[in-house]
Amino acid sequence: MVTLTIDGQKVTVPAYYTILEAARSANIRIPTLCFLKDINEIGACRMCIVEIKGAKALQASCVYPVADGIEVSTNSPAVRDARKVTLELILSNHDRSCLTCVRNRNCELQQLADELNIKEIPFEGERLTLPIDDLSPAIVRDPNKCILCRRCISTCRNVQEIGVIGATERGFNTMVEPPFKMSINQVPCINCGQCIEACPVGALREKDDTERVWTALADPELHVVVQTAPAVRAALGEEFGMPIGTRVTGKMAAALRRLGFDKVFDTDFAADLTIMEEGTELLDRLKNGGKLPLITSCSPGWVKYCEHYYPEFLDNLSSCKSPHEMMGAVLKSYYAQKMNIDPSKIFVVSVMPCTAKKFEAQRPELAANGHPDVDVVITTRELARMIKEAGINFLALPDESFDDPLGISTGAGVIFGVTGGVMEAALRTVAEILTGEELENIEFGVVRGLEGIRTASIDAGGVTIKAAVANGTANAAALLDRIKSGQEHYDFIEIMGCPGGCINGGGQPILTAQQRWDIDIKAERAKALYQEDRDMPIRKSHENPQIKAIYNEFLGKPNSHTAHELLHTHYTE
Ligand code: HC1
Ligand code: SF4
Repeated sequence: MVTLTIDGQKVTVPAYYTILEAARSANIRIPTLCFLKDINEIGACRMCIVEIKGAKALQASCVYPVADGIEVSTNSPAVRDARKVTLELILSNHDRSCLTCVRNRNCELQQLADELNIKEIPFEGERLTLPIDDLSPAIVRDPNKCILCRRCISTCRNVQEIGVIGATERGFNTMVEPPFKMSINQVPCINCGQCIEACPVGALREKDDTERVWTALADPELHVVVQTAPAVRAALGEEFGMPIGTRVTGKMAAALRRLGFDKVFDTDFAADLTIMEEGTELLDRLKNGGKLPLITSCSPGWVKYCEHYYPEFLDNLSSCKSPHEMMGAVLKSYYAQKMNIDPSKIFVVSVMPCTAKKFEAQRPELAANGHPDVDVVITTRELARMIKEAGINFLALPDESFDDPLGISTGAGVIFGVTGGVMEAALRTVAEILTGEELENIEFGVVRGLEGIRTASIDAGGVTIKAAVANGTANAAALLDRIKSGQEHYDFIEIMGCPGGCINGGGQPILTAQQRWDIDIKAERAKALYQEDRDMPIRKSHENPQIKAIYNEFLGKPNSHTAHELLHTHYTE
C-alpha cells in the first residue's frame, strides 16, 4: 500500500493503482472521456489531467501510477484551464448538432461541456463534412461526431478480439474507421454493437428502424404484432430513469399495446420452442453419432463470427433458427391459420437487445413460404424512443400480460437472455427426458456466472453430457481453439456473441464510463432475469401448455418435417 495526498486528503491505496483509481476510492471525481475501465486506458484525451507537486507537466491520471508521498491536485487553476482548453479544442471540430443527435442528453461530451462550464468555443475549428457510413443493416458510423477517443477500437479489438476498426491517417486527418476506407458492411464486422455501447458520443449508433414500425402501425391493411426478447425487460426501465436491473415486463407489454400493436407476444415462448427443437437435436446427435459438440446458434453475432473466423465449426451449429425467428415463422403459419389471417398481411416486429438481429432478420435463409420470418428488428433503445415519442408515461403504466395464443412462457425461456441460460434451459428438459424423472433441483448453478468460459459435466440417466458456455467472441475463440487442438472435448456448447449474453447486447441502453466502472451492469441485469425465472409458475420448457398445444395441433413432434421446414435452417461460409 502507498499513501499519497489528493486535494489535501491523505489516501492509502494499493501500489498498483493509478491516480484516477486512488481519487475514485476517496470519492474525488476526476473527469474522463477516452477512459473505459480495463478496456481503454490510454491517456489520450487528457481530460483527466492532474497537477503533481514537483512534476514539470500536468499528467493524465488514468495512466499515472500512485507513489508514496506524492501530492496531487485535481482541481488547481492550471488543471481547470488546461482541461477547458482541451475540451474547447475537441468541441471546435465536433459536429455539435446536439438537439438532433441520437445521444442528446446521453452524451459524455455534452455532459463534460456542462460540468466544465463551457459557455462558448473560442476556436474556429476546421470542421469537415465527411460521408456517413450507413450501408450496414445494423451499425451506422458518423465520422463527423467521432472524437478519436478509441473506446470503440479497444472494445472491438480487445474485448471481442475482432479488430475491424482502427485509427487511420495521422494528425488532423486521423480517422477511426475500417481499413482502406471500406464501409463497416464490407469488413468482417459481426454487428455485435459493442462499439456503440462504448462510444461516448453519437459517432456510432444502430440503424434506426422506428419509422418502418410507425409506418406499419399506421397501415390499416396490416396485422402488426410485436415480440420482446428476454433481455429487454431487464434494461428498458433504465431509459426511463429506473435503477439498473429493474424488471419492467408488465409495463413493457402495456407500452407496446398503447403504441398500437395488434398483439403483444413474448420471444420467451419461442425460446421454449427452441429448447424442444435443440434438445431433441442434441439427444439425436448423442444417440446416433452426430456431429459433436452441438453449438447453439441463437446469437447472430456469434453465428456471423463463426462464419468468418471459425467456418470449420459451421456443421457443429444447431440447425435451429434463433427464437425470435422461430416466433416469426410460427406467427406467419400456425397463428395465421388459427386466427384466419393472410400471412402476407402479418407484420412481425422484434424488440431485441441486439443490433446483430437486424442483420439476422434480413438473411434470405430466414424466411418460410416466401415471407421473411421477421419484418423489422428494433433495439431496446429504439423502443424507448418510440414510447417517448408517443408521449406514454412509462413509469405510470400498469403491469399487463402478453397476448394469447402464444402468451405463455416459462422460466427456462426467460433465462435465455443471460450467458449460460440457454444451456440451463436445455439441461432442465434434456435431463428429465434422459432420466424419465422429475429433476429435484432445476437450477444448474454450475453453468451460471459471468466468467468468460464455464464448463461442467452433467450426469443424467446413465449419460454424461460434457457442457461448456462461452460469452463474448474472445472467449468463444479461446474455447474453440482448445477444442481444435484436441485438448478438450464437449458434447454441448452455448456461445453468445456479447460479454454476459443478451443482457449486455449492443442494443441495450448505453451507460457512461463512470456507470460501467461503478456498477456491475451485467450482474444486475442477470439478477433480474433469474428472479423472473424464480417467479414463474412453470420453469421448464416442455411443461409449457402452449408448447404442448402447438405440437399437438400443428408441428407434430420436435424435429418433425413441418418443424424442420419452419424452425430450422443452415448456415454456410
Ligand atoms: Fe437473445 Fe434469444 S436470448 S438471442 O440473447 O435466443 O437478442 O434477450 O431474443 O432470438 O429468446 C437477443 C435476448 C433473444 C433470440 C431468445
Ligand atoms: Fe467490432 Fe462489433 Fe463494432 Fe463490428 S459491431 S465494429 S465487430 S465491436
